[in-house]
Amino acid sequence: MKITLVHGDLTEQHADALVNAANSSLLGGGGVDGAIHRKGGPEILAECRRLRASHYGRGLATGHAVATTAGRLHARWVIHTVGPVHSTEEDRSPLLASCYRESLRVADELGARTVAFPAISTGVYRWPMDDAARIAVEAVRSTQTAVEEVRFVLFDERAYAAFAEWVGNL
Ligand code: AR6
Repeated sequence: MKITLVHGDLTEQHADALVNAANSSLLGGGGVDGAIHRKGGPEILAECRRLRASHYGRGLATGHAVATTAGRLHARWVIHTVGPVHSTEEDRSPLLASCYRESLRVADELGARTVAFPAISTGVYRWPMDDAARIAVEAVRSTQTAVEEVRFVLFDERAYAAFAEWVGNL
């Protein structure tokens, strides 16, 4: 599996699956989540509502992942995962690593070969970028998967630089 880095907008990417930094409700929010639902159209939310009405009555737990259609995005699927809110009192890094591993597990179930990720938890959930980049790259590198390309799509220079450093160092 190769890791690639892109400076840009996740919702403009062409890939088999795009990963959404969602919240447990699966019903939308700000950041990447808001952009995915805006550009992807109402089909994604409709499928999220069906998931809530069936297997995910209590929502999606932190560190887990589930797929829906990608609506009008240039992808076949959106894989929704819920990152942890950063805490200075508790080490939640296993949950952040789990988001990447579980997303790749779901991608394997779907047969996705190219998967684009945002920097999960580094926005509204306040995870420090450098640490989040290390966890993301380590998690992806240590996961057995049939996915051929993992693309990290970084919204700004700082995020790109942090990921580039860890991709080079690990
Ligand atoms: N493409 C790529 N990266 C983006 C984009 C984009 N279009 N938009 C923002 N980012 P966030 P979280 C970057 O807040 O921290 C939502 O309300 C952003 O700069 O989207 O996991 C959900 O509903 C940051 O580096 O996700 C949840 O409630 C990174 O993506 C909550 O936010 C993640 O920022 C999840 O918070």
